[in-house]
Amino acid sequence: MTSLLVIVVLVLLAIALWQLTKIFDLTQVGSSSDDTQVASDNDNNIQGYIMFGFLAFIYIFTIYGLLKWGNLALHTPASEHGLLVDNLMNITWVLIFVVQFITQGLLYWFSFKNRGHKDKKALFFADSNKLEAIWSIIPSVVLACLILYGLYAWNNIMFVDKDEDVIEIELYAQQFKWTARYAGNDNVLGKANVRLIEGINTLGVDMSDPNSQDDIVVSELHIPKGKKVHFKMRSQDVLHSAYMPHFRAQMNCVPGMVTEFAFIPTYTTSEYRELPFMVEKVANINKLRAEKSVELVAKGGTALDPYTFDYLLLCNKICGASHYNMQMKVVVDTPEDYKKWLSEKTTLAQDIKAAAAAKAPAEGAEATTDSTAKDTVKAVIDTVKAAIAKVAMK
Ligand SMILES: [Cu+2]
Repeated sequence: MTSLLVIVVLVLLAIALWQLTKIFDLTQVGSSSDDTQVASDNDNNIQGYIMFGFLAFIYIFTIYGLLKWGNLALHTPASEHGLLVDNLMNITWVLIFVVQFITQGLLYWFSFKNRGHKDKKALFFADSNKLEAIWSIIPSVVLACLILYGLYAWNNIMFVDKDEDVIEIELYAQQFKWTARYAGNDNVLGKANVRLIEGINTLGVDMSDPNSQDDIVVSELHIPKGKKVHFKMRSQDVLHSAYMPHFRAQMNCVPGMVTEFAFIPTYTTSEYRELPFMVEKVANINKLRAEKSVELVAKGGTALDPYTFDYLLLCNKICGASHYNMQMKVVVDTPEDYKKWLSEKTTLAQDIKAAAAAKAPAEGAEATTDSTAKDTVKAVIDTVKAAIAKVAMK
């Protein structure tokens, strides 16, 4: 609200200033000898230098931005293909940077060099085949190379060999949470359909499918280091996007279809926490949190918890009001820890059975409570009736 008011005030000030200059201009009518409205050589010189000033601003701000905020970009990738993605990204950035540096400079230099001058006449220049060829062929070749390299990277990343030993995991998106389903010992995910959602079977897993019997449903994702994990994504309601920035992985989750993505994690969570850049980043975040905590405590609030790094699965499509909070913790374990963690989990079939067993006695108990309540009401009514009869007899 405050910023809106500030903007309104600035706009009004600008309008006031504009009106004032108009009044000033009106007062000057007739007093100046040069009111031809045609730019003089002096005007052209000034405009030329101002343009150079703007060019300097673009260059300086770009370099300043890179130095100041460059460290906010994602650092070391935590997946095998991440190096390829980063490489592609870096090549693209360098190309854009170099080309923009040169072309902006040339643009402003030529504008300045050929600025208006009393004795200069514009040169009529129809075309130059040589120039046309240069500025068509060079960008075409560069772009073609970039696209070919991009296609090579894409095919490399998206290709999953059918015979490869991969871990099958389903990522299920819904407003506003993620759930993961492991394929179990058979490594085949059972069929699922939203129409089959019932009770604790929130993913609509088809329990009549033999492949579903050993499926495991969890709310925290664990994956082993050095093993290819093949994710199959589904969505219950709207478009979501499974985004795991540290692994350079992103794939849309589309209602009514299964999308997929596979990668090999290369750092366990604890290894990634130990990387020097991460140690520095976490220390910086905690320093800011400590400062904020002092402020909060002074106002009577509670201090902030210190931050520890965790990989995250985020939603990267604006899918509704709580979209910003749609995330799941991802833990990369050593293969041994992963096996141990998974072996401690119960299967969905067991969970459903346990829930049904828990429900049966509860229903019985409900019936008992019900009859006890009825008895109590009856006793109260009887007492009241007896009291009324007593009063009546008196
Ligand atoms: Cu979402």
